[in-house]
Amino acid sequence: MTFWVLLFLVMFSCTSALTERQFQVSISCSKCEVGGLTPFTLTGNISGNNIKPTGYELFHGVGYYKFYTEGAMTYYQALSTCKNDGAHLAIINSQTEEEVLKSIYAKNPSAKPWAYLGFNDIEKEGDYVTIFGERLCDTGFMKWHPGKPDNHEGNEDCGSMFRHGGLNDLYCDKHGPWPFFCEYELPGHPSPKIS
Ligand SMILES: [Ca+2]
Ligand SMILES: [Ca+2]
Ligand SMILES: [Ca+2]
Repeated sequence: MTFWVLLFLVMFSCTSALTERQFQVSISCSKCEVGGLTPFTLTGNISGNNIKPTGYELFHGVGYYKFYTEGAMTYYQALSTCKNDGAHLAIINSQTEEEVLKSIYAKNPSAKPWAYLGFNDIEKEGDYVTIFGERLCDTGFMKWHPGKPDNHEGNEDCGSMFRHGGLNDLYCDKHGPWPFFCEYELPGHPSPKIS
């Protein structure tokens, strides 16, 4: 019996993605000669890095994030920017994820102190839901900054976080631009569709 393993790298350009992907391919080949016949068996597996939008930073076990420090004039512009990246306006689902966003914020000290996140109470005052329609209390993280939400000037319906942590309600289309976080889900955690 002859057995050998081939390892090689395949560079593959994917037409639906802007980035080139690198795969590692492991192929096992075996054959044996029986009665003048040579059955041939080829098995293999392929693994590759995940496609992620350009400029997103990976935090293992949490997600990919991009911080738009220059901001957007409105919440809706922030939403569409993330969506155009193939991502979504970030939603904090754990204390760990909040720590990640705070760590990114800390690296950008000149950014304004509030950044949009993917939740709001646009439909009904005080009824906070994510951009996917999930109740904020079901996301796994609903730690408001002390004194928030305050619906300042009766006009704050869009979600945000403080630089040093904690959620805040913020204007959707006033006093901008406001920074914002986009999130790209890890493999196995596909982003829900925005209805
Ligand atoms: Ca998240
Ligand atoms: Ca409000
Ligand atoms: Ca507020």
